[in-house]
Amino acid sequence: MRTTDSAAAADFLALCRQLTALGEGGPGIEEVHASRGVAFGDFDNDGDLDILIMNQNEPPSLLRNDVSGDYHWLKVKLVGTKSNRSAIGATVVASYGGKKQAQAVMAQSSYLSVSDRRLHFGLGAAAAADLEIRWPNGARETIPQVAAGQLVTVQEGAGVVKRERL
Ligand SMILES: [Ca+2]
Ligand SMILES: [Ca+2]
Repeated sequence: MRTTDSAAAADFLALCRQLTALGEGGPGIEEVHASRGVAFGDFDNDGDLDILIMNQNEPPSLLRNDVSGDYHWLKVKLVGTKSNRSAIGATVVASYGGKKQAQAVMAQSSYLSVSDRRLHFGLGAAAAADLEIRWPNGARETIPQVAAGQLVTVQEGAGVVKRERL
């Protein structure tokens, strides 16, 4: 993968080499392509993020995440009712273990790419998170102590309407 940000590329390559040295990188992570876009998402629904890279004049590269570990994650899917149904423009702030992490639902993420609209929060050792949702129309909603290891669907104004173990 090539990027126009040389510092970010150097960091990414260093991470790739560390993963390869640990036997966790796989052969695809160090392949060189002329790439234009990237999308992040859990294509195989196993709870971790995978990466799809759009290459120039070549098929895309799918980097499947097979790293295992004991850390927790939480996925959040938003469904707008008063706001747009895809909840594009909404932000979710997850608070856990004294930390905060914010993510937004976006219509696109990179050149000719769109990431999974199910927001993915890595929670580390925390087994639950408090969620604050800021809907595109300005409304706010809080959902305390959402357990890790699941995909929750939150409908605007109705809270969690579905819980799925992946
Ligand atoms: Ca995955
Ligand atoms: Ca995986």
